[in-house]
Amino acid sequence: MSLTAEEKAAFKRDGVLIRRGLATPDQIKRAVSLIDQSYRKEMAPDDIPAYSRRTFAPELGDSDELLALYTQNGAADLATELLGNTTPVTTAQIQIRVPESEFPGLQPEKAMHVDGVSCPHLDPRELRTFSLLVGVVLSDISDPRCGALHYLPGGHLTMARWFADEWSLGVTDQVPPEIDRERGTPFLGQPGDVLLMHHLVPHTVAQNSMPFPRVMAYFRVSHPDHASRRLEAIRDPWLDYPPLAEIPSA
Ligand SMILES: O=C(O)CCC(=O)C(=O)O
Ligand SMILES: [Fe+2]
Repeated sequence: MSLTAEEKAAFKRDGVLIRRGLATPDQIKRAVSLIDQSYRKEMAPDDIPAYSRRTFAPELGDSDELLALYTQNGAADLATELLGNTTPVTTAQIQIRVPESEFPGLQPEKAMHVDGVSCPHLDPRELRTFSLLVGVVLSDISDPRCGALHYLPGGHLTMARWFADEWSLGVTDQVPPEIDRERGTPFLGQPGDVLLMHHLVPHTVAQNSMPFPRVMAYFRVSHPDHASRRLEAIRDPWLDYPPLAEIPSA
């Protein structure tokens, strides 16, 4: 289960690590069934824009079935191997890309961003950062047109340099122009696949042009010292990752 030297070196280079089939079929079934019910019964089309900014099915965020996707299958152990120590994760975020054909215009493409910095809907001076994003695939994402997450491998290093050298608190640009122009690599997968992504890796999602919802559960994991040194941590990409300090990049 533990990370190989190659995986650690690749994570330093790309900011991303993918473990296929980490969540068990039973865990996926329980989570998907709850999310499905909520999507069908609780969600009004008017909710979609706000849910897309925060979470779908907010009533499920702290449920055992959702949290198990992170705590009960080794994902939390991998996060701890990368960060050395972590604060407990108490909520899941559910992100659904709804079929554009069914809900036209309600879910535009998201601009390239890193979470929690210069959010368009928040005070630009407020940082809501963390150390590591863990994403669990809950629907078939074999076609990038279904609203797959697109990420920029290696972008964590560019972002850290930009935050250190050019950006300052209160700036409303989410990323530098050369990153804004990028399309990124689609994260494709099957239910149970898990993505571990450095918090500074820029990413985007497009509209879902397939006829079924694209469903991901996300967990935001922090090194225990992150909250007291957010600015330093976005300028030094390895501050929150003591076990990786001495690992050479691949
Ligand atoms: O829908 C996704 O996969 C990710 C959305 C996103 O980037 C976010 O909510 O910050
Ligand atoms: Fe994001």
